[in-house]
Amino acid sequence: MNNIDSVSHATGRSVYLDDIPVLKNTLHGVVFDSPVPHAKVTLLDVTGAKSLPGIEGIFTWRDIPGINDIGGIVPDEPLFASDEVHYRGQPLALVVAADEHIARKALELIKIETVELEVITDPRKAQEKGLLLIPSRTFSMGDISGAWSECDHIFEGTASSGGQEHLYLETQGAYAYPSENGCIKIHSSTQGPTLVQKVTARLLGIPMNRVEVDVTRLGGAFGGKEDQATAVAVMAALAAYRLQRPVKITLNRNDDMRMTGKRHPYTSDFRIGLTQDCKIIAYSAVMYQNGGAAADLSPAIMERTLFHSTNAYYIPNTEVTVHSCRTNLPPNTAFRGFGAPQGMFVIEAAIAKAAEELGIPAHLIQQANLVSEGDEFQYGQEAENVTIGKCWENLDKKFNLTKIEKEISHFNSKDHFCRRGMAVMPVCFGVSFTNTSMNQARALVHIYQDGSIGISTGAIEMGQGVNTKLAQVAATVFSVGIKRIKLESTNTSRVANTSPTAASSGADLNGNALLLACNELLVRLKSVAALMHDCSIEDAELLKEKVVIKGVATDTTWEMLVQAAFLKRVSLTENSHYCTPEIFFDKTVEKGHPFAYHVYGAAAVTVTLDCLRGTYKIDDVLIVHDFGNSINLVIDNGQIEGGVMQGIGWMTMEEVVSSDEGRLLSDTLSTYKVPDIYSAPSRVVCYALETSGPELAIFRSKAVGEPPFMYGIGAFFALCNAVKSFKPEFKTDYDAPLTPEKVLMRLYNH
Ligand code: LUZ
Ligand code: MOS
Repeated sequence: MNNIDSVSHATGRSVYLDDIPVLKNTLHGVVFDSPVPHAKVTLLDVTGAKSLPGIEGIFTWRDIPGINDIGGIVPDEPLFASDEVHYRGQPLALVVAADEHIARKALELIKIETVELEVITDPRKAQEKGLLLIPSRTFSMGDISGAWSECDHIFEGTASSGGQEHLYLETQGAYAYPSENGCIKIHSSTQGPTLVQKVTARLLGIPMNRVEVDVTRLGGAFGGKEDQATAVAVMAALAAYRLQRPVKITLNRNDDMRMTGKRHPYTSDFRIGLTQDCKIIAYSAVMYQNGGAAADLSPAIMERTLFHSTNAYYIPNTEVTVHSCRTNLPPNTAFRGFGAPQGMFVIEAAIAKAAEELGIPAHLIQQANLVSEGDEFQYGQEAENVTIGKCWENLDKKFNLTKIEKEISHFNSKDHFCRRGMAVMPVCFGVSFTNTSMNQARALVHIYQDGSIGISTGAIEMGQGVNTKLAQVAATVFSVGIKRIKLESTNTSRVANTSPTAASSGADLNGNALLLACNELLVRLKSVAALMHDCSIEDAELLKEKVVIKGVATDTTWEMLVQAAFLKRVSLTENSHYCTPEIFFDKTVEKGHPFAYHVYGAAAVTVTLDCLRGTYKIDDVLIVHDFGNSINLVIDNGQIEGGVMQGIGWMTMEEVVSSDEGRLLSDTLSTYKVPDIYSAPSRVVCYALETSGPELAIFRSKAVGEPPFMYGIGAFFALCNAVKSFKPEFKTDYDAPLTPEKVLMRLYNH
């Protein structure tokens, strides 16, 4: 079963936002954004710009009929800044013209005067000054203060990880146009159509039923369009509403990179305590999340950092605090992993530090502390169906880690200027939105008279293949060919109140909703089949497009059955609702059962480092991953490969650099390096662990979007090991990304 979009993607016929044919009189918008990082705005004069021929309108906060706020969790973010700006790139106005070039000319005629205020970009400084986006939170378990005295070894250190540009191929964009009775329709490149609908309604001061949001597919998102697609969509809607004309906005790459938020950089202090036999019995950390100028999704991301701060390890005594720090940078946002990679990097650094000090390989400590069945996570949930031990064992069995280590040390003893290194990265990732109420979905299924099937859900297809998985669900229930099924666009008028497609849970939530609807329709069709064949409903089934009675195929085809149902006036439409059972979380004590299940896996990463130049090659990424009972290994392996690559990029080469004055220096693809085919590992091999899979996963096929990202963390520690082999006295500083430039400095400057 390949991706149902393969052919249209390969032939260029897939429809993205920019492929939608525009209506007559469509206007184009460009954003005027703050040239300074933090200031009082004393003057914003658009009159000169407005008088430029071809300019149809310029909109600022004054033109907003409703509430000037786009905050998803905390109401702290205006669509257009009014009297104060908080980051370079913050929108101040939208210029609308017949074409983009005229609109861009007008940007230069907008006059702005400001009085600059103190600029803070360092999260630790922000925390010192009490600049927090939300109150800090702590997760703890056991008796941390008592535990330190039980430890034979205690190590401390600091670990920092950088930001990351999403670099979705399709930049942020939206196309909005008025329809009758004061309604507005928006095509948006968003992961969260309901959020766009809700914020548009709030900002325009109209009810949600007047706003229709429609999404066919996105050209990538990675979390960057969970929250931050909203601003662009709402701007287009505002202009379309005020002018009563169609308005389109597509950010160009530079504007997108400059104005939108990225993965949160974190800097953390850790302390880890072990017994003589390498058991970690105490771990504490204080983490500073660089949130940028508004909360955006930072509170939820902070939460996932806390949930995953001990990764795949059972540590009986822990205490982890995260400060969400307010800085004068664009608000940072969701990015694949959603705070988990940042949290996991710190515990991995702590383990690497302990290994370095004890003079043993880190994987000995890692393996000795893997979570096992029945262990309690620090958030109160008991570990069930734990497969991390099996993943690790199988990794060793399939690839022989000892042999790899031997080969590497042999290689390292021979070559003068090349060094190899290996690291293992286990992963444990909880599946469900950490905010319990978001774990719900709906599906609307029509079976048409000719036997074809139309499916609407809240899921957004962003290249991850969710539509293919949903088509498989319906095809399996009805036992019909996949060609009979069409996935409709995601539309707020057909499926309402949707959660964003995020948290790796798009296929689980929407697939389970779809499953309920299909099963309901199946019962109806079976009862029609029973009537036609004069038997009881239990004797009727559908198999390969045929009605089968008591195990014997009849001449009644799927099409005939659907026809018969229609003529008997049986409803061929079903709408269903699914919400994940069993999950809850109590924030007052920070305990509960937040996740439907966990995804487990382990990867061994090997690298070869050129110690003359500081350049390196990622050789192998060897993985054993628990997919559960995968319904589509082709798609799932695609997620593994993409996730690994993106994780390696974050850890080794993608460096978001801002000046102290809050100017993004890596704002183009010539200054921001993303992995390309040349930096791909020589081999990515992924074995699927054979398991039956959890009941709450769709058809027991586990969520797969985010977990493999974190395998990339192994590349960082493999590189550290290669550096150490060349320079044994080297004390690792856990400062990611470990770019070739940084490697070179660590090889010779220390
Ligand atoms: N988005 C969200 C997410 O709103 N809540 C989550 O828990 C989450 N987890 C991963 C990725 N996106
Ligand atoms: Mo996400 S980081 O939008 O699952």
